[in-house]
Amino acid sequence: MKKASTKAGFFCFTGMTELTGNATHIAAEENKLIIETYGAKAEISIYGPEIIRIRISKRNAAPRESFAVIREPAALSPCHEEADAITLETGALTLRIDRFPLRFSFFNKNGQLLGADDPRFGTTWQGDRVITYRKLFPGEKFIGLGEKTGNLNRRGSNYVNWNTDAALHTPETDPLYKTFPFFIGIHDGLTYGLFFDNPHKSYFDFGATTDDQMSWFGADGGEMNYYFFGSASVAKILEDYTWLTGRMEMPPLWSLGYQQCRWSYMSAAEVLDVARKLRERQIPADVMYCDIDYMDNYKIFTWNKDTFADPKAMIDELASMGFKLVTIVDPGIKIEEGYLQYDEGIREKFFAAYPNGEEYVASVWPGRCHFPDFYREDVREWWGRSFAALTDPGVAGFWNDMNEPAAWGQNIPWLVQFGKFTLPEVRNAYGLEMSKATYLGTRKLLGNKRPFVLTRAAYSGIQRYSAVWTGDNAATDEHLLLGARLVNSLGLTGLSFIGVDIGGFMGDPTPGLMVRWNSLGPYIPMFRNHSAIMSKNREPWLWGEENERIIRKDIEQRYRLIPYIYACFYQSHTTGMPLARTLAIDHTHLEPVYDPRFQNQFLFGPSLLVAPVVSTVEETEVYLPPGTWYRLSTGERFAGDQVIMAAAPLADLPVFAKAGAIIPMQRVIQSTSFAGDGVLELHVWHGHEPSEFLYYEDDGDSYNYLDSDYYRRLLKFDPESNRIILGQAKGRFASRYREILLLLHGFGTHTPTTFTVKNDRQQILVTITK
Ligand code: MIG
Repeated sequence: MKKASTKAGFFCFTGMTELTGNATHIAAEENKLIIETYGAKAEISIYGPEIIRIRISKRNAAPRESFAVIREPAALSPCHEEADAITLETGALTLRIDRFPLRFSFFNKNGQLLGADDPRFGTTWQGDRVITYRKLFPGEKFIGLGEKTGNLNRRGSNYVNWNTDAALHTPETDPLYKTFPFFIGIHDGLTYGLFFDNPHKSYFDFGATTDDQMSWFGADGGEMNYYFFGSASVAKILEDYTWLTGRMEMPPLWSLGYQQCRWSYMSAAEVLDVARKLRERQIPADVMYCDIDYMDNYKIFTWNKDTFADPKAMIDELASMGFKLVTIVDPGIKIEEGYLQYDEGIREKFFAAYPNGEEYVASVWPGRCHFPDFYREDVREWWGRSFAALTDPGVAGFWNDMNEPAAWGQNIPWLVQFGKFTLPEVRNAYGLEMSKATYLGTRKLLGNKRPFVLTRAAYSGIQRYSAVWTGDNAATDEHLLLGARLVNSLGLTGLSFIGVDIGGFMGDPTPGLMVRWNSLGPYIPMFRNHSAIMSKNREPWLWGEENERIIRKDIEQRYRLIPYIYACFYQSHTTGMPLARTLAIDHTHLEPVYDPRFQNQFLFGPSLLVAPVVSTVEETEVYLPPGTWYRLSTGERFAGDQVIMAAAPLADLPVFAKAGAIIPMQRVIQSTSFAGDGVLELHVWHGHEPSEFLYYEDDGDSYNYLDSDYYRRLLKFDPESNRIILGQAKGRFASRYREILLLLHGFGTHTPTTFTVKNDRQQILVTITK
């Protein structure tokens, strides 16, 4: 189709606001539909039947490379031209493009309107600011945007994306450290997603203005560039979004264990002492951390020669106890001649600079610093190679901090150049580009081993390279609840491996809060205890004997669940489904899910419902979605679709297994690197609907799984035949479990509750006789 419109368009001026105006010319070029208005140009492309991209720029602006998107558009769908509109059918969606003026509306196959421009305004510019005004549906809910404070349902709130070192943030602060300009709209039993791929400072208003007809989003600069997702469920929208922006790799198994951190363990002796105490006290743990004080004067890629005189010896000793070491890196490179990274960076011009070529300088921990220009591939490669100073002695994980980027109290001047850009255009992607450099570099250095990368700042797509944590929270009950919401919301943006500082980073928790937060720990995808300098140490034995016992039991619960957790991460790897799932994923259209009393609840994997509770109460209301639920600790059965009052003593966080749940567990081990007893426990909770779970296992630390070196089998429960079916194992990997112990819950008093079967690769049918 190549047709010029005859109707004259005009550029609308309304005061200082430029509206997009009428479509004057429409043509299909390769896989794009190009629409011109007087002052702007729109390009429509199709990425899949349920993914449509709209890009509107001021005329002739060159397209930007995306930091997030890893896919190319498909062929353009058939267009149908009417007098005032063009429609484009993808098979699953219909995009209606009104021409006078230019407006976009998205419909599903049944002709239901999913989302549309506000018919009055559509896309507009005010100077360089670009905003799209959208129709707000009565009762429309919004979820997403990742690391944002506030309610699960973001209706009535507005947000800014501008990656910030939010050191003293509260449960209201915005912005925090990360940018994910992706949200999901919910109305009339329908769902849609919208990803605004623009790294400039951006704004989202979910009906927060008094005008109740519009929601809007936009940015300080760049183009209107969004992907509309029209799938009929949140889960499928997440699958589509992570198809577009990538999915996580399998994490190293050890990183799923308990992680002990502190700002800072000040010497090798202290690191080893804490590790030894964990073993002596039989508190399972896999990871020790070194925060900034391991370095020589905070110079990245160095070790303090006095306090960490022999890093290899320390790491070997840790390894002999079953521990891995993670060390922190910041972007700021100290200005000091004779310091390798400084000399190389200056020589090669690897640092961000002013337009006159002078390197930008700011103060951080090392004093005056320069900042690597991670937007350049040669800089990323150099940064990646530099990790040899850490990988040579045996560091296994790399913690990227301060990469908003942070500098003491300073706004980075806007004219500082990063790659082909200036700061305001790409600040939000600095953490992503640093993490990418860290990941690619350490992956190369570690050969076939999986690096563990952790980052504070991020942009969409970060899941391809790194785990994240939510930064400097505080030791309060409000932060415990906020942390659950942040994790759940980050799960709606393609991330799964997410942590919060257990116990709270700033301030001192009461013993009760420390215990409560640790009881949530098993159900936080990354389980890390961390705390700030000057605050009380947080190691599990510092809270009294009885509390230590409870914390140990909670950490043991984490280790028991690792087979389940690992298999759930496989799901994140293959479909983008997060490990911690807000109830809004499975129960999108049920009102109580968004009730502030229940909005912190989540499903951990497909079948465990977790209700976070503050430390100051001993019982709590829990919303159980439809179905039947079993309290994990007592086996008590509850009908769903109701609110129950659940006992919540500090020693027993309310956690419920869904009827039909199939949960693989193992016996407690002190580290994932220790051989267990070879028994896989398979817990099944009776239900009246057929259920299944995809079991997955691999060597836990190499990339061989990408070449079928895994052990995967579909586990099913069929209530009609009362059978448990362990499907035939796929892949080359031999399971670490010799036998499977079936443990049946809720199957009635007369049935035996356990069976043992040999874990070979053949299909196994177990019929449960009454
Ligand atoms: O200016 O490295 O969020 O986890 O312990 C503070 C010291 C710098 C901030 C991180 C925190 C870390 C701390 N860092």
